Amino acid sequence: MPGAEVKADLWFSEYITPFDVYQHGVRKLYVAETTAYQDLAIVDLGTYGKAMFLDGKLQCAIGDEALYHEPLCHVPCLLHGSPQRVLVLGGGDGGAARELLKWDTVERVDIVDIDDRVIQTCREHLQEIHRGALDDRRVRIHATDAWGYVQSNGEQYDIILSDLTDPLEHGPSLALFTREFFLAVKMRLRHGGVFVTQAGPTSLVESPMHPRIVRTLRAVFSSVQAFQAFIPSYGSPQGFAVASDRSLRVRGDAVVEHVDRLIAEHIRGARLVKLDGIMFTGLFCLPKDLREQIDREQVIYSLKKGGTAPDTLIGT
Ligand code: TER
Repeated sequence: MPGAEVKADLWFSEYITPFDVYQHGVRKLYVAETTAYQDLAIVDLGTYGKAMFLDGKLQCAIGDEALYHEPLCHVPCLLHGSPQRVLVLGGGDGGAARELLKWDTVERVDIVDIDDRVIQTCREHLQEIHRGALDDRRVRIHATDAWGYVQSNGEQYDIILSDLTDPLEHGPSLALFTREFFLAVKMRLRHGGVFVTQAGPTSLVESPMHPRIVRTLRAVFSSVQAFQAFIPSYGSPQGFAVASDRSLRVRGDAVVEHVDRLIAEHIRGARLVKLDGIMFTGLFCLPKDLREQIDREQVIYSLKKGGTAPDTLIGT
């Protein structure tokens, strides 16, 4: 009926905190299954289009995923300048690979995602996100666990990118945000290589996760810079962090010009929707209280001695 208002009558409830729920209105349910590792759902959200949820948490929606994948992928590549080999941890939806392949310097992207069902389901249902990247000749997919891959594989990378689920304390991915894991990652970086990770929500009323991840990185790398982006479908600002043993310069007019020049030189055939030199430097302008909280934070994530279960250690 022309002019009729369409409203959702099916809702996907996502707990942002134990006391706050984001009700996502659903137009269509494509997939809802429990894989060997997690609950997987692909739905069409009325506002943001097709989206993937893992264990009830929104991972990406086609309406605003560029706000997540562009910073996650291009910030480390721009800081490196000429990335050739990239390792993606997680990222089974292919959105990160799609962005990385825009670089004319990138020769190879290894995706390590433990859950083959996520990869296959996204390949089939989220074409709008991977846009063929999962089947690109430069991409190799390894359906295995990131710990094992990073420890046993001798490859060296220019960029290692962690596109994992949130490291909920006592949750399954926390081990991949520990000092021990970051040390193992550092061993796989080439000289001048850059590590980037999604680093939890930056809303301080939600969780201390972001300051703790940044402090854990600072225990391993000599240069660490935190940044954030607002991805509306997430309901909270999203934190990220880049880390390297090269000095990471992220502010100032010279950086704006440098970033615009690199984009013009290396991302010629493909378009970036959100990121340019101005946005790049803006990502690193964190609010004062968040910067202070990071500086004050004393907890770093570490494994219990001799174990594989994550625990927290006070101080470094
Ligand atoms: N390639 C996309 C995978 C994204 N993984 C990281 C998800 C970040 N957390 C999002 C939480 C949403 C909370 N509402």
